[in-house]
Amino acid sequence: MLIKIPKGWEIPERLVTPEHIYLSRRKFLSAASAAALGGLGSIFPPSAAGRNKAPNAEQGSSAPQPLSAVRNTRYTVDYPITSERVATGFNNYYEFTEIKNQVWRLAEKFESRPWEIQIKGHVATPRKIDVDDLIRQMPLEERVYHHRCVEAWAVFVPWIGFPMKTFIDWCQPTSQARFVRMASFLRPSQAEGQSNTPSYPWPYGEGLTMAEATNELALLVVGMYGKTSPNQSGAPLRLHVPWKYGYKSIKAITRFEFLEKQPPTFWNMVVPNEYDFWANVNPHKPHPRWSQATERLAETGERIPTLMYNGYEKYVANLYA
Ligand SMILES: Nc1nc2c(c(=O)[nH]1)N[C@H]1C(S)=C(S)[C@@H](COP(=O)(O)O)O[C@H]1N2
Ligand SMILES: [Mo]
Repeated sequence: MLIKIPKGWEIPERLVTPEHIYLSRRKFLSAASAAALGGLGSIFPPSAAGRNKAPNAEQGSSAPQPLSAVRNTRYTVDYPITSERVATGFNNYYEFTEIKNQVWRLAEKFESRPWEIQIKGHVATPRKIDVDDLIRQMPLEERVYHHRCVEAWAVFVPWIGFPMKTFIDWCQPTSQARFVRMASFLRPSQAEGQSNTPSYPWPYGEGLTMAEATNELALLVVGMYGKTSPNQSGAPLRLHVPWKYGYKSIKAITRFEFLEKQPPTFWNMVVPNEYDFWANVNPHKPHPRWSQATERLAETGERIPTLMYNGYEKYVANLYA
């Protein structure tokens, strides 16, 4: 496949226009469809089809199922847990759309099960496993984490998942492995953002050093709010690394590859000066488009100060000493 990486002058409008201006333009352009959804008064979707539920009720065989896990109280947050309706109604997921309050709707028909995970590269035995077979072998727990997007908005979510370290031990990487690369899916027929932006280097890919991937905070997420994840939140399996900007926390992972060299990553390929490989939350390091000194709670709009490593300094500062 020929991958076309946009040059500086070809960068799409949404990447060079401040988010609020771009979004208000889009809102204007899509006012008719937003009105049809009854969503003009709020950036969040109304309850799905008029029911007072989180916007995830229509996903057929991929619909969220009850899932419970004991909360790990070692990890606490300083703000209230974001409502399920906001955390599953305001999303970044470019495979579907760049319009955050429409992702849930465009992801409804995505088939996130059955789902195969591939493990390859420097491992004792490369293998493939069905995601539910994997989940049955992993110790599930609930962790409330602070999610911080580089666009300077934040949510606090009760994720359900298993430590990435447990999964990596299970993969049996060899001593040659220095990085783990994760890739998402390539399915433009079910993901209109992918078919509308063919010049992007799909599938979405991200990477971590082995030390980062085996840090106690790195969580592979399979559920939230007492259910399996809805499609818009990265079903059936996504990463959450809370000390890094959200773009590192790749959704809908299909592949883990253990490598000697640092892998290329999606947003870094598209706009290298805005999205570095490390992406550690840092209020003192300015970004070309968004000041990182403060962030906005997605639920209330309240502005709060941004903390070094998103408040997780004691767990991760040693990684970068
Ligand atoms: N596959 C994939 N994963 C992705 C993204 C994406 O567009 N595609 N967006 C990232 C960004 S920028 C953020 S902020 C988070 C958003 O996660 P949330 O929608 O659950 O809040 O997902 C990350 N993971
Ligand atoms: Mo993000």
